[in-house]
Amino acid sequence: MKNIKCTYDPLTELMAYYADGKGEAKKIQDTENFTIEEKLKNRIIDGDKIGVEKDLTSALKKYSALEIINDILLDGMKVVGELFGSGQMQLPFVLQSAECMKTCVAYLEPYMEKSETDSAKGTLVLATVKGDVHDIGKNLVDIILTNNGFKVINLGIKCPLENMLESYEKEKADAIGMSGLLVKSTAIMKENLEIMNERYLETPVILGGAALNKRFVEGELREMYKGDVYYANDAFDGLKFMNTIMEYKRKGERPKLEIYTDPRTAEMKEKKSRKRPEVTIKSDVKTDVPVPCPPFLGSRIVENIPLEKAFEYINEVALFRGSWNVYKDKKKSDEEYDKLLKEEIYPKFNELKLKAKRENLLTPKVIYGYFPCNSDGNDLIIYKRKNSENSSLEWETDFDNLKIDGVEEWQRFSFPRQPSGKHLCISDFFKSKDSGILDVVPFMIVTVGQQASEYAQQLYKEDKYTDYLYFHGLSVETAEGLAEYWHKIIRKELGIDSDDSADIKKIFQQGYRGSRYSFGYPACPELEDNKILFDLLNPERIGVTLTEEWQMVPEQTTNAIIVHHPEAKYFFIK
Ligand code: B1M
Repeated sequence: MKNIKCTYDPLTELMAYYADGKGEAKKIQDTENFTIEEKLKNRIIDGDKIGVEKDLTSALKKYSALEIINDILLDGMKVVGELFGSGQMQLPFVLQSAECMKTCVAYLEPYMEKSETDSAKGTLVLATVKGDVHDIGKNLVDIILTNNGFKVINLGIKCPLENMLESYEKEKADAIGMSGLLVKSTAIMKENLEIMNERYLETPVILGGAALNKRFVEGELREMYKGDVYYANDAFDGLKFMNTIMEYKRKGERPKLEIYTDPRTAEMKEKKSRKRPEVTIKSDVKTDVPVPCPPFLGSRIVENIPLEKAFEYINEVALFRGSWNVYKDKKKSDEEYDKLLKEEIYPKFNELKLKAKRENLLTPKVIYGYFPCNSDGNDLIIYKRKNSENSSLEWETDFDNLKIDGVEEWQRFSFPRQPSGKHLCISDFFKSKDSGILDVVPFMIVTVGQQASEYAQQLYKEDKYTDYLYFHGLSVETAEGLAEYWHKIIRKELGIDSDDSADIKKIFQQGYRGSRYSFGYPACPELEDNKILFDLLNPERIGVTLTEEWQMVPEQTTNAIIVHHPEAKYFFIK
């Protein structure tokens, strides 16, 4: 391979550019006097694919297609990775670079021999584990690896280990990447590695996802798994580990990986092995709060909800920072960040909202209901009408006219109690069964529909990476916005909305009476409770179903138990 010299170092230039405080989100360089190598590398860094074919054609006069990819374009992607790693380039712009890379490779492919097009740096079989519906994290890993010269066999979501192993064999792959956002998925990953141990498989494995951490993967799992296992905090970590795996494979050696020991490991192991103590001390939550009267009992379906209503309740911090990964880094001044929001992010946000509305890409639907209930220690009993056929449907009786002897136990949730501090437990916020007074509990499931997942998939398949990130983020935060909006409706219907803050930002910080707890979150961590909720509401009627690991399909769906008690706020069970 030729040693291509680039006199212009875009990384240094870009760093200098941002360091002098004038930086914008992304600056397309004036490349007129650049060499062809510099021009192409720079296009990758800038994510500037318009007219790139012209530059590629001139480069082809000097280099083979494979040389252009390996020595110029991938060099550009390396800079992108470094800029991302040092916090100087944000995810949407990284994806623009990857899109440009994809366009270049597609243009160059016809100039390559079959053996050359197959000559990836290495192959990864990638999937979200069994029962888990989370797609985006894994897809970002796919995008980054593919556009850095690796071959990725993306097996999608809810993937059983057998499929991964089969594909690993068939493709003669170099590693397996498992992704998953749920706590439950971390257990599935462990189970997968145990099965691989039993079969004497020593395949290198990379694990990633929100519920994982270095201590668990590179401590506990690394100690247990006979092959090599790595923890990837983000997509670029995935790339780094694939490079390591291939480097050792080429040398015919195995890396000497250390078992990560967190100083707290022993203590945590000890804690884990202890059974959660039976906490008998109850909280001192007030028990004399009057019970609000619900407008109906049983459940109702609401469709044709104006999309604007859900948009109104989108938490922009969660959308921009959380989903789109756009944030104010240390190098940016407040003015620069505001400029980025004003010139790039808000226009994108507004354009996408219009598009979603115009093309019916998001269709908000809600199923919600009010049910009589009582607490019984840590449990919450949900009642049904005595001798009723189907208490999921709207009841004929009013709450006012309902007597305790007219109902019988139907479902029961068991919530954990804080072992220390205030000793809180969700059931404390409801009248106890010994009080002789019926309480009321609302539940809801909201979704923006299957079309949202399908459109996101379409963008991904068309290699429109940045649009994919933006749309997926908008769709999930609209689901969350819809949940916030419907919680407001429920407070209104219960007549407890007088404490609502007029400031939407405060609403996002629970500036209202009561609380909205989602199953799987800290105060009610059991995702299995989704099953009970499904029995109560029957959300199949709005197209929402449950996976075998208790996740909801479509992905852009969320649920909650609503508590009206004024002392109910978010809390953790330590
Ligand atoms: Co919810 N959610 N959510 N949620 N949600 C989590 C996952 C949770 C951890 C929050 C929490 O408790 N703090 C929690 C799960 C906890 C648990 O397991 N018990 C949770 C829960 C409980 C739920 C619901 C069950 C709540 C409910 O309604 N009862 C519900 C389930 C939805 C369903 O069943 N369909 C739900 C709903 C939702 C929304 C719809 C509102 C929304 C969208 C969900 C979605 O994306 N599909 C949402 C969101 C936004 C989140 C958080 C806040 C963010 C998730 C996300 O999109 N991250 C999340 C908490 C968190 O992560 N901090 C949370 C961005 C994404 C790009 O990152 O997938 O991690 P990620 O991928 C990264 C890295 O992890 C890494 O690289 C990627 C790119 O850098 N990586 C790899 C990932 N895989 C890799 C593989 C590799 C290498 C690197 O191998 C090579």
